[in-house]
Amino acid sequence: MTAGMTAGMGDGATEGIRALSWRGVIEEYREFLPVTASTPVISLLEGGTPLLEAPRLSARVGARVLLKIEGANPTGSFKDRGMTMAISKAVEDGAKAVVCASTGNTSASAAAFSARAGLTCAVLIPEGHIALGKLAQALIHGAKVLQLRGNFDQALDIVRALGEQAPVTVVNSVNPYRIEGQKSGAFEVVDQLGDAPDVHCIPVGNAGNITAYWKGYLEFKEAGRSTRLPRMLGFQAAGAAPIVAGHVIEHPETVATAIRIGNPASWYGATSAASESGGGIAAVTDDEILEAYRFLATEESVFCEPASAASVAGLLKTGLPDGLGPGSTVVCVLTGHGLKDPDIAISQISVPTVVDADLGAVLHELQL
Ligand code: AN7
Repeated sequence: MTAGMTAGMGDGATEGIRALSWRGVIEEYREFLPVTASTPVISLLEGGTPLLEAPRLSARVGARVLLKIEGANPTGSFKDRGMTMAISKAVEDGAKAVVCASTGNTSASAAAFSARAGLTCAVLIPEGHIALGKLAQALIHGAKVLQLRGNFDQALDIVRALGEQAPVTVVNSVNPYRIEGQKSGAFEVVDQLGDAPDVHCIPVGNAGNITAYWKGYLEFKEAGRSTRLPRMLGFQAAGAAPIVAGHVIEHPETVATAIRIGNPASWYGATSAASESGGGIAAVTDDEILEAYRFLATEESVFCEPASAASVAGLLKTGLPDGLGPGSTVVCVLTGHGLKDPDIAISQISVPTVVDADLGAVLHELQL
C-alpha cells in the first residue's frame, strides 16, 4: 500500500502496481526533508506502511479507528523511517561509524542500515531487557553489540559521551535527522486518509516519535496538504512514566521493554505536542497493555509488540477526548512487529497440548 491511497479502496491491480513503485521515505517526501540532490540515499524502501481499518476496536471505542502498521517496515519497526535519514546524512558527512543506545528496535534498524551503507555500527543495550528478536537482528546485521549492566537511560548517557569523545555519529533520536525521517509517518497518515485524523494515539518511550509525528502534522498543515491537526495522545507504561509523574524514574520497569525508559530525551517535544494539540500524556498499566495486545491479535489480526499496544490500551482506557463523537477518526500507531518478542506472546497463552501421531487422539483433543 502506498501513501495517497485510502485503506480498503481502489482496485487491487492498481494497488499492486503502486505498491511496487514505493521509493522509500526520502524519495517520497524529499521536499520536506533536509536532503539535497547530492545526499547519498541509504534506503531499504522503508515507509509506505498500511493504515488498516479496525472494525472491532472501532465498535468498542465508538469512533472510526485505524491502525498504522509500522511492523511492516523492513526491520519491523518505525525506527527505519528515522534511520534512513540518520544513516544517509552520516554517510554524506563522511562518518565511518555510528553508535546508539537502544531498548532494541533502534539497534536493529541502525545495524541494518549501517550494513547497507558499509558503516561500522556499535550498539549498547540493557542486559536482560531486550526482546530476543531485536537482539538477533542487531547481531545478524553485524553490529558490535555490548550488553550494558544498566538500563537504557544509562546507556544513552554513555552514548552521548562517546559521540563527543570518539569519531562516531550518534543515531539515537537526539540526532535531529532521526526526527526528520520519522515525521514521514504523519505525512503518510494524511495522504492515506485524505486529511489528518481527529485523534492520534502513540506509545511514548524516549518521546522521539510523538515529537516527530506532531512536527509532521504541523508541516503538512502548513503546506496545505491537510486542513486540520489531530489531538496527540501519548501513552507511557505505568512503571516507566516519567512525563506523567513529572520527574525522572530511576528504575523504570514494564513488560513493554521497548518503552522501559525513565528519562526521555525528547521530554519537551512530547509535552509540547500534547499541550499544543489539546491532547495529553497518560499512563497504562502492564495488564492494560497486555489486554490490548491480545485484543489486537485475536480481534483485529494484528500482531504487534507489547509497547505498540500501549497506544490502543490508552485509547481504550481514556476513551475519546471531550467533544468528539462517533463521527471522529482515530489513528493508533502500532510501532513494532509482534514477532520481535515471541517470549511475551507465548507467556500470554497456554502451551499447546502434545498428542500422539494418531487421528483419534487429534480429533479427541480438538473437539471441533
Ligand atoms: C516498538 O529502540 O527507544 O517514544 O531504543 O521500540 O520514540 O522512543 C524504542 C522505542 C515505541 C517508543 N514502540 O518510541 C529503542 C527505543 C516501540 C519502540 C517506542 C519504541 P519513542
